[in-house]
Amino acid sequence: MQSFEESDFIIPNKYYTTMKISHIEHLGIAVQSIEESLPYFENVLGLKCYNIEEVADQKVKTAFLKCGEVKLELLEPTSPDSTIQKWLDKGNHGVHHVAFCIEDGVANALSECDEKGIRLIDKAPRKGAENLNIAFLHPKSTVGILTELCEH
Ligand code: CMX
Repeated sequence: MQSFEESDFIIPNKYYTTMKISHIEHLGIAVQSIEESLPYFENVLGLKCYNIEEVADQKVKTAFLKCGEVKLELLEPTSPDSTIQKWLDKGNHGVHHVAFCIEDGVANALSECDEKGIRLIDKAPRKGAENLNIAFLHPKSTVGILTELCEH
């Protein structure tokens, strides 16, 4: 008969997840011009833009559309040295990042990611568009997907 040690039942910390993701909050989509891109989303897909705002510290203008529970965030660079402009200049386009809504706090989620060796872009939550608390994880440690954690 097989015997078990007590330690066999201890879950290693790196596999233990406490953060709770409720849903995808938004998909960030990089565009050169919101004005030129909106007609596709509104007139072809039938989505409605309900908010346009500038996030000065990120050097972007954002336009939000609702698609069920998920939002689309169009990101237009407002300066040549915006991260979005640099990304577009490298020939990239389309989905730039995926934002997950965290139920129990971005700060907790960040420390958990840090403990698991995930490279943090933001060491602490900061204010993003729509007054959300946000923080980014580096795509080099998130299977190539620039990941945003956010909470309302
Ligand atoms: N998705 C996947 N990979 C990406 C990426 C993205 N959106 N942006 C950059 N990368 C990759 C690059 O391809 C590059 O990989 P290689 O080294 O293999 O070529 C690597 O990351 C480094 O990229 P880089 O061009 O040298 O760019 P930087 O290091 O200057 O910046 C990043 C990359 C992710 C740290 C920076 O874009 C950042 O801090 N992003 C978070 C903030 C942000 O995106 N703000 C805009 C949105 C604001 C908002 O939503 O409010």
